[in-house]
Amino acid sequence: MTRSIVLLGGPDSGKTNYIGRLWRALDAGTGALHAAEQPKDIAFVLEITDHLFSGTFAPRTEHSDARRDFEVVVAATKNGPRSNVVVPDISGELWRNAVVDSEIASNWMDELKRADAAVLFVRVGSDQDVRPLDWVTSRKMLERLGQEDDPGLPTQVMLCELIRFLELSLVKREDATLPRLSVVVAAWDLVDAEKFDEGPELYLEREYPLVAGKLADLDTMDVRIFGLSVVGGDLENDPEYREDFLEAGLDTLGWVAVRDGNRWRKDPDVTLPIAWAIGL
Ligand SMILES: Nc1nc2c(ncn2[C@@H]2O[C@H](COP(=O)(O)OP(=O)(O)OP(=O)(O)O)[C@@H](O)[C@H]2O)c(=O)[nH]1
Ligand SMILES: [Mg+2]
Repeated sequence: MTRSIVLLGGPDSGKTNYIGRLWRALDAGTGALHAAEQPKDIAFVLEITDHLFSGTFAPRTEHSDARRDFEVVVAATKNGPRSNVVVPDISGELWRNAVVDSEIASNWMDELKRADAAVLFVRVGSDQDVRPLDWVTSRKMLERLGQEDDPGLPTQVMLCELIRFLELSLVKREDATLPRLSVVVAAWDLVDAEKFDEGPELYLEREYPLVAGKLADLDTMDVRIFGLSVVGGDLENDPEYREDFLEAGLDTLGWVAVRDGNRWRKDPDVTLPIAWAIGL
């Protein structure tokens, strides 16, 4: 069975680095999902993992880059049902432009229409994050979308529009349940212990109230929110962590923050946002 899962989010939101880390986890087979077959063309994914292995994050995706798809057959158990997961790595700039122009290029629209699951990325601490004056202003901007090209499109307006694209395009799952949306708050290693304990849901409510409201109101998709750290720490600004990371190796670090009753805990299985989204 072929199904595709779309990975989307604005510029600098952590999509590309996640794909690299995800591949290592699928290949190692230590998480909820494993790669059931060797994928055909993963040159670009290996480039990402090369960066991570050397202790640096992979660079942002050029928006002129040809579309790159990471296509992999996954399964939860050795002889269990398989799903072909197609994860396109599209630059956030292109998603952003799609919102500004109120138009998605037809080839990704096709991709969205084939998908019954999506993973939406938001990132802590990005300098690409555009803050509105207040959320009334954002709402007005949301109403005006498509009427002008506004370079200062607030991040939360863009995210609301991306969610709307998903609502319009994702298809019902084969078992007739709602399409699933994993919301991933990336670079979750950057928040302090208190914020960690409060969880990524509360973080969204505070930082992007419009998005949190929209997610809470959705009756067209099932939503779950995760925190993510691709390598478990900040390779860029924390030289000590980088040393530890280089010593420990890529495959033992990185985690997903998941809700466990009323607390949040780190789970080393970075496949979880995908596993939940495809319903395995
Ligand atoms: N601390 C920390 N920083 C991260 C993590 N993931 C990503 N980053 C930072 O986020 C930046 C952007 O990550 P990318 O994976 O390139 O983001 P992207 O969504 O692919 O960006 P575009 O290609 O522009 O759409 C990286 O260069 C890192 O600085 C993480 O888990 N922890
Ligand atoms: Mg990228």
